[in-house]
Amino acid sequence: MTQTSAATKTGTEALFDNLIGGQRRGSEDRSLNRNPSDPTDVIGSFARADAQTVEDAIAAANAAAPAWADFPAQQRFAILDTAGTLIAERADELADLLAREEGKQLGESRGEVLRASQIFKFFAGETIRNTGEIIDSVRPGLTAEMTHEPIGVVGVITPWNFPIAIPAWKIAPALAYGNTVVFKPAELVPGSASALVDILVEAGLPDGVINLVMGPGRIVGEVLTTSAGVDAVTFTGSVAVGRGVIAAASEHGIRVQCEMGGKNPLVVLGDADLGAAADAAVNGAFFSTGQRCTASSRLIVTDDVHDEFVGLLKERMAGLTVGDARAEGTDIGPVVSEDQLQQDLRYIGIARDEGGEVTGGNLVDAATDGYFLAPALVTGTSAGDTINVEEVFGPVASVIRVADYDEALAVANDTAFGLSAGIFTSSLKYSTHFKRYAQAGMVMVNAPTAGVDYHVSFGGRKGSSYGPREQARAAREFYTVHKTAYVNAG
Ligand code: UN1
Repeated sequence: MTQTSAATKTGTEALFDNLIGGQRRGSEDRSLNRNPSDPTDVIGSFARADAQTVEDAIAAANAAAPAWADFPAQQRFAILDTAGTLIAERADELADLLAREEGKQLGESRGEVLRASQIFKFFAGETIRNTGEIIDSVRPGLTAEMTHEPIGVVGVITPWNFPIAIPAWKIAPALAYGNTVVFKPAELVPGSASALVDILVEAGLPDGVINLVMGPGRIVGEVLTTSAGVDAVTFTGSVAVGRGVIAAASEHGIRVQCEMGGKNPLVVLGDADLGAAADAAVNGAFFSTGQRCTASSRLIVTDDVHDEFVGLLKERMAGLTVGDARAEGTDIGPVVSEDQLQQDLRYIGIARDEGGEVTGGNLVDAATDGYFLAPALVTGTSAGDTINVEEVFGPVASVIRVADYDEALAVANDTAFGLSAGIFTSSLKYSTHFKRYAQAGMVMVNAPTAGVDYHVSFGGRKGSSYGPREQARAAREFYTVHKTAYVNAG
């Protein structure tokens, strides 16, 4: 056991084991996962994989790859569609586990689970919509056929903040386009990962098509990004880890896709519906405890409405209830872990030291020792302050006062990240200009920076993302290889 800090309330923890070629595999080396709303509540223990276990998972995925690549499309469709159905049928149970394990407010957890169901349904459809192109060659008698084939074995490395939806949006397209998977979830959320894998097995995936290997992240990640048996690796997580994934995978000729966070601006102009803007800011900055790479962490507000907007924000913040993720009436659940809480508090301290004025950001008293942090708003900040440069990944947002739209746009783009950027305005001129010139993969007009659809492409620019986009038909670019066939029918 590696986590023994808090007392243990229950002796009935679940056992989450790895899955290799259809066989569950335990380990002497186990780690506990706990409820961040009440760390004395142990959910279970998970088997930590060693390098050999990861190699075995990769071998199993390779063994299963040829048959899965040739699996009849209708049957592949049926398995993914059934997985989507099972996820929806068990939405309450899965949402409860997610909320207990990760601390996401129960209603949001349920939304995430349903999103995962929809993702599987969407990609079930992709199995039978994977069209190619055919064109006459410029040489008489020849035609050229362009098709998409499976790339092979995909390593899927996912974060803790969307324990069901992010694995779904990587695993579903990987499987739909005919690949086999080795899945490494974040160590804080082994229960959600295991539940998802169990459903895929129950839906009828053949042995070895999905394999599960749980932390330690460094060992599993290192094998997945360097093994000759892995063809592609997809990662969502921090910039620091993502850069390592890109370097290792590139060096070993493994196709790589990374999604690494944001410092997303939400611009509010004087002609905006300020009430709607404040609602979107609260949603984008603080819902899911601010633990979203799409979070609205920089609120860029023009001088003419700055004070009124900040007043509306504070009013709304005062009405938010922070508490147990599964309790009735909770708006904001706990921070995911003690480490993350310390990181959030450290950034709040830095913001204060650099001259920001902090509203909220205090620890919240509760019946349990959960990691409860009141949402924090830092006003009076400048674009270059640490709080506006580094991703916090918690319920912390800052306000930057600007003179006008031009300055707002310049500040919005003055970041190493480029995932999502939002603007609130009633002006067609400014919204159209912002849509074109915001340096972000996704632009939101009069809508929160967070919260994305499953059937449209997702991804960022600059330091936020690397490689092709995720979700929707766009996902095919990463999960397949192009084949061009020249055919002379004779
Ligand atoms: C959303 O905003 O709905 O890790 C999804 C994240 C993103 C997903 C955001 N990859 O927060």
